[in-house]
Amino acid sequence: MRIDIISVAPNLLESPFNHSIVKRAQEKGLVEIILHDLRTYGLGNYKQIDDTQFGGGAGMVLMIEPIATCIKKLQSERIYNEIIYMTPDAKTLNQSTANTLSLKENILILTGHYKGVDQRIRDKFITKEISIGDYVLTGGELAAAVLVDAVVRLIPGVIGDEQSALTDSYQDNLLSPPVYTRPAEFEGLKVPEILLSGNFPKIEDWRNEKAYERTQEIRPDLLKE
Ligand code: 6GU
Repeated sequence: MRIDIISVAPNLLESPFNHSIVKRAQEKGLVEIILHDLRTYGLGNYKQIDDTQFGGGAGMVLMIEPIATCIKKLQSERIYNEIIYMTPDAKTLNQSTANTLSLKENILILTGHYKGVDQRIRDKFITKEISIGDYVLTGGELAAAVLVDAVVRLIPGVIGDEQSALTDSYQDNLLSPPVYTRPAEFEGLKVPEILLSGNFPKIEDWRNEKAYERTQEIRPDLLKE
């Protein structure tokens, strides 16, 4: 998979992609992540990328030309399965979206800043808009890092233990059951007996039950989906 990201602050994205699992995925050749600095495509000597909004109002808007130039250049090199705009005024990212995206070949992500991008960019180029939750960040970069992390770990071969990605919280709209490791007792706090029993079908039942209980208590909305 190839992921291109257009950003006004590409530096913000370097660290999240240069550590741990996402880094290893790149080293193994399972994903290629390429950052594009929007400023490079800015207009004039000052490399202008934003301007005040028509109709008045506070905040700058990212202009159409630099973004269009960058997207068109990338599109001339390959076909993108999705061109995603990260914005708080969109549907919230969930596991199902991450699963779907993990099967794509080429994804282009545009991250907004300030008041966002000229609406015509969204109308003309964007195929999918994604928010990561009901709060506002200063820019879409951290949101893009979240999206890429959620997607990359699902690419086959990225996580050693394939089973692990499948039994995650949310994979079937259930939160994860509690987990324990040694010691079996700490200051009187005991690990549930069943987990020490070696009876794996029973353990599986127990985990499902706990996952359901936890979901019912914390995120009952997931059970209605
Ligand atoms: Cl994608 N961008 C920004 N700026 N804020 C957000 C977001 C995205 N998702 C949640 N809040």
